Amino acid sequence: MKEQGNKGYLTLYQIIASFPVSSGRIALLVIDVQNCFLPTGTLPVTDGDQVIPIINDIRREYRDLFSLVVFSQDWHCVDHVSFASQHNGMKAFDTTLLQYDEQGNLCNSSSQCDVKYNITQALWPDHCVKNTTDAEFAVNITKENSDIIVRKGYHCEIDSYSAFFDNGGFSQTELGAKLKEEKIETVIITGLALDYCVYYTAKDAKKLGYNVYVVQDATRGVSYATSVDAITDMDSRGIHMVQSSQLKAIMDGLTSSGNILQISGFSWNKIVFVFIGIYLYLLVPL
Ligand code: VGL
Ligand code: ZN
Repeated sequence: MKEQGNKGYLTLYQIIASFPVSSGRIALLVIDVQNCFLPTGTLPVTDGDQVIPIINDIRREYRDLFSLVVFSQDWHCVDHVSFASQHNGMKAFDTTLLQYDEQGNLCNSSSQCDVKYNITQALWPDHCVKNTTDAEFAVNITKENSDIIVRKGYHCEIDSYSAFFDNGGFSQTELGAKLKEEKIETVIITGLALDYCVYYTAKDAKKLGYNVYVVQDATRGVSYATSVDAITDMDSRGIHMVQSSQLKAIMDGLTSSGNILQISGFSWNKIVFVFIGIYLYLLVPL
């Protein structure tokens, strides 16, 4: 009888061990690694080019673990509302207030408008204008045919830092649907810039319920102060701020089957697996 008990215990362990206890499928998001944000671009991010080899290494090392690789691309009209050149008396890096009506149309002084939303807009140098070399992806970032490209910021009258939604939340890109379709649960975020598009993409991913990692050494910020604030805020929201050197252990944890101790984060799959394990343990004659 005692022997049978041991056998039963082993069987329970084996049942649980055979379930894929993981945080599901993983997507790598490469945010705005475009000429415009490199040191020679129109909105240069200091050392922005240094993320390229790091992102390429991540990609090579964990190739089989990414179900999806997504490249976002800042893609602006030549007279985009975020450009300081479009605002009289303003210069790059000033901020201004933009007003929108209920439908997300920009209110301008020349016509009557029911203001519903006030959005603070940082003003930038003209950058990433669509169909220019400046807006192209950095030449040495590794890209493959199966990669998804998500363009953002193409509405002339609203900016879009996040790769999911524009800054007013009026419209969304195809990223959300794509991640859903591919049953992604975890997103690993890299790219430019840490304090704007990486930050806003990570926040939206977290709000949408994804398990979110930002690989800090695979990002660079526009400014030091805003980067520090962004990191503090992401941290407080439960976004994992990690280094690329930690990814091996993280990926092992996310993709291993069986080590129940490696459960991190909530997932209905895990709860269901554990209950099935307990159910089988109690009901299957041993
Ligand atoms: C970005 C400022 C303006 C970014 C895009 O990719 O972080 N920053 N447009
Ligand atoms: Zn932009």
